[in-house]
Amino acid sequence: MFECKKVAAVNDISGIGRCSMTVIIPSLSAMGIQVCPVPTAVLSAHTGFDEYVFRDLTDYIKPALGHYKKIKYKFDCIYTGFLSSEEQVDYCLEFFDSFKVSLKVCDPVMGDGGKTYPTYTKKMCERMIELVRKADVITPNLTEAAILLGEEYQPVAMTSSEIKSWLVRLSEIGPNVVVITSVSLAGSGLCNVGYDKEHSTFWKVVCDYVPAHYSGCGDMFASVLVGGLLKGDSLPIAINRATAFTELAIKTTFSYSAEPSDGIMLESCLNWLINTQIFKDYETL
Ligand code: PXL
Repeated sequence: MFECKKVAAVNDISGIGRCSMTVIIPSLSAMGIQVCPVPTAVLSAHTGFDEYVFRDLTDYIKPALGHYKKIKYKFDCIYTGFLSSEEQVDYCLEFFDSFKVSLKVCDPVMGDGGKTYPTYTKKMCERMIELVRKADVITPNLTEAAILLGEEYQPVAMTSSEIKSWLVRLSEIGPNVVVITSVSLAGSGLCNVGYDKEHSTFWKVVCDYVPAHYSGCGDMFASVLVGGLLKGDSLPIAINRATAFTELAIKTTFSYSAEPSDGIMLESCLNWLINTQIFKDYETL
């Protein structure tokens, strides 16, 4: 019998603004992967809005995890993202520990553009490193990578050797695969870069700069990367696929002059994920 891969997605659900679960579920579903949502919080809108209703679901996660353990459910991947309390770090660790054969992916969602998101406390950011330590794959943006390394976020182009050293240092915390998004690289421009510790390989996929910022891009990138890896893509091809789709969705959104806080217009692009053969468009870093 055909069984599709199953991903436990530990992330929030935001009613408006297309991010987290409302991006993860359609993206992975389009790739033929089942998403099992483990909501960390329910929000009326993402935290980029001036106002939002926020319901923390910390007390839901532990019994939900208990249920999945009791019935010995098999997840192919545990993929963590936006957390809404410090305690949720403990439950994510317990998820990682309980499903030993699953691919453990941590998108260490904490901030963007040099700033942390308003619901993230200093302590939550400090504790994120515990999840990174146990993950197989991490997908920070440049802001999150800086927080994890205790570095200053600087909105200036980095050299290849600087970003390679960040990738290696992050992998030394634990994960075998590190992908950093939204890196401005001297001589290349905007790119997503990756490192595979086991094979000592560095990769980069260059993307076009679009002068707008939409919520949910990081969630979209990480979801498609996870989907690609679960379907057998090599790391550079998964980065290539995730970059190409995110770039397509960003350019589509920009072309409609859409309101940035409404997030990325993925509905009109999802067929690309279902049908497209990816061009092998990566380079070594
Ligand atoms: O895309 C990251 C994210 C996820 N969830 C919520 C957010 C954000 C970024 O703003 O506010 C609730």
